[in-house]
Amino acid sequence: MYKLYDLSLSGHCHRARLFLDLMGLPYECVPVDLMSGEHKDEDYVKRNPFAKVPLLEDDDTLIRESNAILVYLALKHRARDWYPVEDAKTAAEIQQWLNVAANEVLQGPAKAYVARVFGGSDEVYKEGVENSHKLYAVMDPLLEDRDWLVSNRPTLADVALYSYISRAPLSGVDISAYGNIQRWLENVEGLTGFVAMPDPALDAA
Ligand SMILES: N[C@@H](CCC(=O)N[C@@H](CS)C(=O)NCC(=O)O)C(=O)O
Repeated sequence: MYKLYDLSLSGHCHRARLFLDLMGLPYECVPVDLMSGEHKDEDYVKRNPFAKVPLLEDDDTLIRESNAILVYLALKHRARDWYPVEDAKTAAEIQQWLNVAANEVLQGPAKAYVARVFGGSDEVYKEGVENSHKLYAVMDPLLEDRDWLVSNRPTLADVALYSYISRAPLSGVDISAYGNIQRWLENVEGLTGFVAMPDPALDAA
């Protein structure tokens, strides 16, 4: 069975859990206590020299980086609908969004969420909010008349973008002006197997 080294309130970890759940794949969550520095312990660093979660363990295969975990699972389970690798254009479009998840989402929605939930300076929070609006202003028109980011069905792109963006309201980022993004979030939430990110007020793990 897969082992996912995990922090429940992390959007990067939720990204991996969400896809495992959407795929209906059994896995064991191994909580890593970042507050006590468990991710810097010798044992953990041997598994992931970058000392970050999530990390997926599949017998003796270790996959770090949340987007790489999505790609690994999709390819291993031949989930061509989630990641149609034979179709160069669609696969490249998905890759574009994975890069947006690793860049614009990190600098915007993720930064605002982490500053709000885990504590960050006002300056960092403000930067996260500003960058979120920059991203949403580009993303919202791209979702006009579309249910999904790429093609006409959910793909890895939707999974990679969902977690931190879904936490915008909780992070104090007003998304009421972005109707297409709100509709798209609901589409992801309607998928069979969907699991929401935990509420920080209820789950302090
Ligand atoms: N690019 C990585 C980012 C993962 C990441 O930043 N994880 C955070 C938790 S959300 C972490 O482990 N931080 C520990 C640290 O930076 O010391 C991914 O996509 O998996």
